[in-house]
Amino acid sequence: MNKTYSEFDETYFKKLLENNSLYFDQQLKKFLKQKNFGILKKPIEYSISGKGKRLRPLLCMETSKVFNIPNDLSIFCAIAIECIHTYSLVHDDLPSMDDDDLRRGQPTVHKKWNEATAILVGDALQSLGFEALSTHEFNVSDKVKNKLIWSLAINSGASGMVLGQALDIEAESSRKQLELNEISKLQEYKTGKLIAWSCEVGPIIAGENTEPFSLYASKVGLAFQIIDDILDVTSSSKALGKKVGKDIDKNKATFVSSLGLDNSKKKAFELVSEACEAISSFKDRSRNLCQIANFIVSRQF
Ligand code: GRG
Repeated sequence: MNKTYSEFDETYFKKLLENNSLYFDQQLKKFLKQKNFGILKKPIEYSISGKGKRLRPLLCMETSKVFNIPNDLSIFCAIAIECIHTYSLVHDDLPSMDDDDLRRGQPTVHKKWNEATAILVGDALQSLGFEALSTHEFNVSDKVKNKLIWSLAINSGASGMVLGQALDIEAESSRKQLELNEISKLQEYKTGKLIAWSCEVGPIIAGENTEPFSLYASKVGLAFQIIDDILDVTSSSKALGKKVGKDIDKNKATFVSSLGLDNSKKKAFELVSEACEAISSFKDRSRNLCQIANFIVSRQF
């Protein structure tokens, strides 16, 4: 693979993320504006319009660009995944789950409003995600649409992210610490499944083979989680916009507690190289995806 494409170009990536987030936020605003959410309008907009990195939308749109699929099509998938991701964050922050006061640099929904509102916002965002995919404005064939809806249901539900969350909660209440392979399995579901879906959007819309993208996603998903564990130890609440040091407080088994900081970093960098390799046959068209993988391990927020 061309070396310049596999090395992180921070300035190039920053511009890519900025442009994409700008476009995504404009389209999300337009999408939300048409809705009749009544008293739920404010808390829904508050949760999803917060300062998220918009990484999953970026993955949807960049895997689509590999196949020359325009933004005005992939945006529906980008909105869908951000709705599902935001729902998971709002529910994860609840006292019965991870119990957090701060998310995306602002008070969590149950702190700003109350628990019932946070549950309803999560429920509403989950439905809204599927609404974004099933709207007639998303102009793809019925076959493609069904596949996207079906695979998002699988990846986000009890065979996907929800299962990962259940395993995480179970592990917290167990006295036995998880082994490294169990931590990887849990994270493959909890964090990995939504990332996997985002990376398959392009080939699914194009009717192409999803395999290289699934492999890329599995590497990127794991690297993302390892860095999340590292940042929980090394970063600040101000930089991340959420509480830090939670894993140690809860005596939770993570990649850092299992491998140590240096080996965790090494593992994350190895995974990035493998991710870039997985899509290298797309040559120049894999550049942005490789830059995203590099950002994931270089990120400070
Ligand atoms: C409640 C069903 C249910 C699932 C919750 C995603 C999740 C499952 C919990 C979040 C807990 C957590 C910190 C997971 C680690 C990885 C992760 C998903 C971090 C947040 O994603 P970012 O960094 O967030 O992309 P932004 O705010 O930038 O979108």
